[in-house]
Amino acid sequence: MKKKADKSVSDNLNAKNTDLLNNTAVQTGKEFLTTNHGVRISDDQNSLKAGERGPTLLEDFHFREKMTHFDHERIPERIVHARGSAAHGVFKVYEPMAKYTKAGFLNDTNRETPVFVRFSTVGGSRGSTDMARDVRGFAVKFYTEEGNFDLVGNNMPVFFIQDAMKFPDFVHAVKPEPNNEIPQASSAHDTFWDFISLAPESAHMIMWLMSDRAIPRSYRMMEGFGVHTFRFINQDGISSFVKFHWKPLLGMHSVTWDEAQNISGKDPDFHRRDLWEAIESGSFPEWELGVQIVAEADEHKFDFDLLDPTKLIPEEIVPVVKIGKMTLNRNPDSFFAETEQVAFHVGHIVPGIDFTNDPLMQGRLFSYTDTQLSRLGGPNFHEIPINRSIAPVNNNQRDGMHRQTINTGKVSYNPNSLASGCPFQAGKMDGGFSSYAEKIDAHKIRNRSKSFFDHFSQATLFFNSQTEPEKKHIIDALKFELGKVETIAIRQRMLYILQEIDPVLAQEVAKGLRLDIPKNIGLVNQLVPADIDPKSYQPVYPKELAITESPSLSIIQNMVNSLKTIATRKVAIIASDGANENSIMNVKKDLLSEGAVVHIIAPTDNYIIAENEAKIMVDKTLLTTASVLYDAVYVAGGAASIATLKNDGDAIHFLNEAFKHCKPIAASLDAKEILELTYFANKLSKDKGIVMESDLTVLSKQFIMAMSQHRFWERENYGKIPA
Ligand code: HDE
Repeated sequence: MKKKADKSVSDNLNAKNTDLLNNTAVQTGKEFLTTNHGVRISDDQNSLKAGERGPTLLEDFHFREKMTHFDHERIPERIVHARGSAAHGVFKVYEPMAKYTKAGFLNDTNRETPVFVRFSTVGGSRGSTDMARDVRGFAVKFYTEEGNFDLVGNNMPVFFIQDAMKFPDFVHAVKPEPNNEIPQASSAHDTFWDFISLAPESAHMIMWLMSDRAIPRSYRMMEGFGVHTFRFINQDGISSFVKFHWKPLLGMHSVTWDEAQNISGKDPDFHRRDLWEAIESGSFPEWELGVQIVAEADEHKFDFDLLDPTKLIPEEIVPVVKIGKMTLNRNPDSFFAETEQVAFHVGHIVPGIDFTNDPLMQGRLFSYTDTQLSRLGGPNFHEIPINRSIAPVNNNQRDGMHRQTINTGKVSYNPNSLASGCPFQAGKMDGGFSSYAEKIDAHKIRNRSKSFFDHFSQATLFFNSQTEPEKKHIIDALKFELGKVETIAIRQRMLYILQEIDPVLAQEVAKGLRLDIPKNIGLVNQLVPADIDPKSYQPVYPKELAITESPSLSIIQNMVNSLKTIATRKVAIIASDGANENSIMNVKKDLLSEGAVVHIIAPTDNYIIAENEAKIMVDKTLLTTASVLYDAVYVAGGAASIATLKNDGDAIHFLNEAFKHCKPIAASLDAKEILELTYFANKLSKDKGIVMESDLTVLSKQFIMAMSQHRFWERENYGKIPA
């Protein structure tokens, strides 16, 4: 990971203020205000009036132009994934992948392919919180030399539904209810669970949505998945099936649900800010691109159908091979021009990659262009700078709303002789795209394959693969979500579905809801056609390879193998006037050298005066920030500072909350008195996540070790913790 010099928030602010004071920004030669047509404006403060106290004149072209433009500043937000943030970066492949694909960007190890990546939530509006319990979009546009390839994925490897026909229904159900537009960015309401309880194909995805994967700590710390099975096509036209994965180099982390809800109030831009600040400070987020490749001949060797988007291929059966790395290294200059106007499309593929018949993917191939027509106002959205291919674009498409290209000549058709036949169709040797010639000989039907009807095995696999704290989080999430559902029959139907996934899971949720699990729910079963036995799909995959647990599905089990780094984790150092300077600065230095981000937080702003009279700059106050915005907290020593903090309810609350959310807490030994005022005072010597030391070098070492473990989930068993 590349690093610029570490800068605190106060350093950044000071630099900006100096720039403004020196007035450097306006010495650029672009200082005159003009209309959109280049006329210099002499007065931008007043509209043109008939006399000092008279009415505004229609003639005021400057006013009308300015106001008309303003009136049209918003474009329709995305119908789903409206809330998002993006960044530029590069992708480089490790080894040529020629055996499987002829895609240029996956073969040339010297090529740095530019990318633009947009992360998003799904359900909320453009201004909604980043911390909703939701799927995260993970859309990557590769600007390859052979044209744009968009990998429009999510941070979960499966989806709610199997057929695109159901997407409008699903989205109507999860969005705020249409009569009162409540609730914003939340699935915890009747219409969502009504639909889910009647659509058992969603069972697997619901397990993911109720898990900690749905409340990531950062976009930089989540996995990404292409979801559908794609095809790789090599130079000889041989096809292999492929699933795409993104593996974050920082490992996976999530927050607690209580924390997520708090962050939604304290900083609804939490993920957006996190991504922006990491890139600004030079801590560039990185992911490895992984692939699971399945030979064409092995298509039917699994106990599920590769075309079913509610199924994943367990990594323990087909390993994920890491084939390249993506680094995000530049923030956009304009949120609107880039993040808002970027148009992704599953159908943007390049030679070497192709589609499968996954019925969800097939439907997406229609939807993404269609939606841009109204969102971006016409068929020329590919000309918007962020959407332009770096490969030359030549065709006979012309005109339309917002056309920017000025085509020359009179020929806009093919075949032609007047332009010497240009532009020509590209043959195979010229890199022309040709679709994989899959053999299809079938009846036209409206139905699903029998192989799509086992809705529960992988939901069970997911639940079984979680550690105890993660299982508890899923149970709690279901109790929360269903607890918000007002219609009792919906809650009951869900209990019935949960029972199919795991009886203990269903019982625990039922206990929380104080409901009995119903024995039989007619409506659900009607969705599985009477002549279909869900268990009838006979895989040819060797039985001994069938698995009941897949550790790669658990965030905690993944951590065991991931990098033990604290790079970019945010640490709060709490101190006040009279603090011991070494106790702040030595620990800060040690944390910074591990790549952590450190904020000094005090009861008052700007600076504190240490016990040796040194002036120490403050980044945030106990009023302007909160423990939920940090990964760990350290209380500095110094008698006067300790005396002040002991009487500061916000400081004690900060610690209580950090403890409740299972975060590492450290204190200089003399600051123990403050920790003794918290409700976890009786845990100080027993809790593995609490470090108290007088030797600051030892303290830093132990604190860094504790932080590398992320959270101390055993605290959740201590009973209800106030905060
Ligand atoms: Fe999307 N989806 N989707 N989706 N999707 C959109 O396209 C759609 C699906 C995903 O940052 C829309 O430009 C249908 C799966 C992402 O701009 C729309 C179906 C996956 C983004 C659309 C799906 C995704 C979108 C809304 C079922 C994961 C945000 C605005 C057949 C593999 C991209 C837009 C960005 C956005 C349709 C299902 C991922 C309406 C019809 C499965 C990451 O076209």
